[in-house]
Formats: sequence, structure tokens, C-alpha cells
Amino acid sequence: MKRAMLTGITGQDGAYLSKLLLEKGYEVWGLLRRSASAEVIDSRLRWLGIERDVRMIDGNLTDLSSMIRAMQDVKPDEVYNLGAQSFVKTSWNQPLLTGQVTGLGATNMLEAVRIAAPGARFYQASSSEMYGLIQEPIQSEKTPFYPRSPYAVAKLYAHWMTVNYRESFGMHASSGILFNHESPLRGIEFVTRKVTDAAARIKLGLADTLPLGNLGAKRDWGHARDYVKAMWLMLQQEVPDDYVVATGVTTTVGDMCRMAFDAVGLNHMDYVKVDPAFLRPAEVDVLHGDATKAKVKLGWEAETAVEDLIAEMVEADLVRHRARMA
Ligand code: NDP
Ligand code: GDR
Repeated sequence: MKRAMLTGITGQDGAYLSKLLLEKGYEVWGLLRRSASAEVIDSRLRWLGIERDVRMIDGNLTDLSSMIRAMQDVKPDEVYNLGAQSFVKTSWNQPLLTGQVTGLGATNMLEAVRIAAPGARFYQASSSEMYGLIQEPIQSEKTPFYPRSPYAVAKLYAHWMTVNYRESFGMHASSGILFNHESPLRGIEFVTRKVTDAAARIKLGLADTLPLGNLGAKRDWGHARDYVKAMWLMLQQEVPDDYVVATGVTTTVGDMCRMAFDAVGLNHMDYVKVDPAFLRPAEVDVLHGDATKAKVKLGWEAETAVEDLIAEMVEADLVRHRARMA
């Protein structure tokens, strides 16, 4: 039985990847950081019905000793580094923490693997945010990077450390440059979930307005359930490499709102209000990915259209709020 070790197991991708790996017969271990609210940590795993099937080990990405101990105890065949301070807007308020967790945390993981689990295959969760100020209208593995937030700078450092450990030590280390991916398990602070949650609450009479920032930003939104398959496929290749994972369709925030409100039979223009509090010090205007390499080499393609993704999220939020009201 293969053994996988995940950081970020309590996050959106950690939950979907755990489910996929369990279905493939893996023993799945997750790094769990100490939290005061222990009863909520497995809520995403519970949503997918797998909270009893994964095993947890104590640790924090900022604490190398805990990572080494985790590697020694678990002896994984595959390591997926999904843990991060992942909210871009917060990274301006907590730039040092973001650097420590999202940037140096990856180096801690690479070191822990090198020292205590040599031979394990390593996945780094890189991000389309690294493209930042757009150099090319459609971004591929060859597009130059220009990060626009402390988060993106930290991710770029982690990305290049992954490349460097691959080249320096011959590690089987791959980096997935994933474009935005969402699901009913997306954190409420991210724009898709904020919008689908608001559409559901407004429909049910629990809210009457939706304050948002930049409605003109464009994102290439896919489904997290599809994207974790690409992560796994990368680690099944003989040769490690870097891959863009995207749908190839880009949509404005405003259009995504229209889709969410359409799903509940309302007009988003009646509820969305621009609030400067949600604007960012520097914006990434357009993300639009070219995942040709992933299609050719991994046989991977996005399976979910953005309209279907948003409709699924709205439906899940309606279910959640109706359950709370009952
Ligand atoms: P989430 O924000 O949902 O999850 C982040 C995870 O990181 C949580 O499990 C969190 O644990 C954990 N974490 C945070 N700080 C630490 C720490 N100090 N030590 C250990 N674990 C920590 O992210 P997603 O699931 O959406 O994304 C997964 C990864 O992919 C992230 O690295 C993200 O930056 C990257 N990414 C995401 C994309 C997306 O569109 N979703 C696109 C491209 C990249 P806790 O529950 O304790 O807070
Ligand atoms: P992003 O996701 O920054 O792309 O990072 P987010 O959903 O936060 O923002 C997407 C775009 O929407 C605009 N926007 C708003 N965003 C939020 N959160 N709240 C608002 O009210 C709002 N109004 C407009 C933003 O300005 C932005 O242009 C996500 C994270 O998952 C990262 O970890 C990951 O690396 C990238 O996707 C790829």
C-alpha cells in the first residue's frame, strides 16, 4: 500500500486530494497544526465523508523539526505540499508570516524530505498568481513571472526552490502551476464562495446586498476535484517537471456573479455593490491558462465548466443555509 503525506489536509485541496488518494488505495497522512478550535478542523473532510479514513500527525510548516519527525514516522512514498497562508489579500497584512509559511515552509518540506524521506516524490502547490503583472495574454510554463503580492513572491520562491532541489539533488520534485480552482469547500473569503454564499443567503432572505472589490478582474476558474487529479498524475511520471493546470477559459468577477445569481433566479446588478475595502494594493488583472503540456504529457483536462462549478457551489450554499434555518 502506498503512503502519502499531505500538508494543508484541512484545506480545500487537501480534502479533495485525500479522497482521491483513498480511492486509489493509499494510506493518507495529514499534517495538522495546533488549533484552538479542534472541532472544526475536519469539517471539509467530513463533508466528503472521509474524516475517519485519514491519519493525522502533529506539525507546522514553520517548524522544521516537526516536519522531519513527521517524515521519519510516516515514511511516505509521496509528499504533497499544499499548506500555505493562501489568501492573497491577507498577505499584505501579514507579509512576514506569509513568507515564513508559504515560502520558507516549502523549503522546510524539501529539507525534511531530503533528510528523512529520501526517495519520496514531492509535489509543490505553485500558483498562477506568480504570473502577476501579465507578460503574455495566455500563460503557459514558458511565460515569465512577475509576482504582484507578498503571497505571489513567497510562492515564486517556493517554486524555484522546488526546481532547485530537483536539479541540485536529483529529487523527484514537481510543481503544479495551478490556476484558481474552487468548489463547495472553498474558503468563504475567496471571491467565488463569497458570491455563491451571498446569492444563497439573499435568495433565502438572510441578506440583501453583496459588497465586492474589483469586478473587472479576470480569472480562469476550474473545479478543485478535477485539479487534484493533475497533482497525482504529476507524481506518477517517470521524470519530474512543472505543469500549468487550467481550463483555458477566463471570466470576469462580474460575469461570475451573474452566473451565481442566475442560479437562484435573481439579477446580480440589484445586489452587488462596489466597496473599496475589498480592492487590493496591487491587482492581477487577467489570468488565462494554457494547459496544453498537462494534456499532452499527463493526459489531464479540466472536466467542469465555470457555469457548472458556480451552480454546484450555489446549490451547496443553499443546502447549508436551509439546514441552519431548519
Ligand atoms: P486553503 O487555504 O483551503 O488551505 C490551506 C491549508 O494550509 C490549510 O490546511 C491550513 O491549515 C494549512 N496551513 C496554513 N498555515 C500552516 C502552517 N503554518 N503549517 C501547516 N499548515 C498550514 O488552500 P487551498 O486548499 O485552496 O490551496 C492548497 C494550496 O494550493 C495552497 O498552497 C495554495 O496557496 C495553493 N494554490 C491554490 C489555488 C486555488 O485556487 N485554490 C491555486 C494555486 C495554488 P489550517 O486548517 O490549520 O488553517
Ligand atoms: P485570488 O483569489 O486572489 O485569485 O487567489 P480571490 O478569490 O481572493 O480573488 C480573485 C479576484 O477577485 C477579486 N475580487 C475579490 N476577491 C475577494 N477575495 N473578495 C472580494 O470581495 C473581491 N472582489 C473582487 C480579487 O481582487 C481578485 O482579482 C486565489 C487563491 O486561492 C490563491 O491561493 C491562489 O494561488 C490563486 O487563487 C491562484
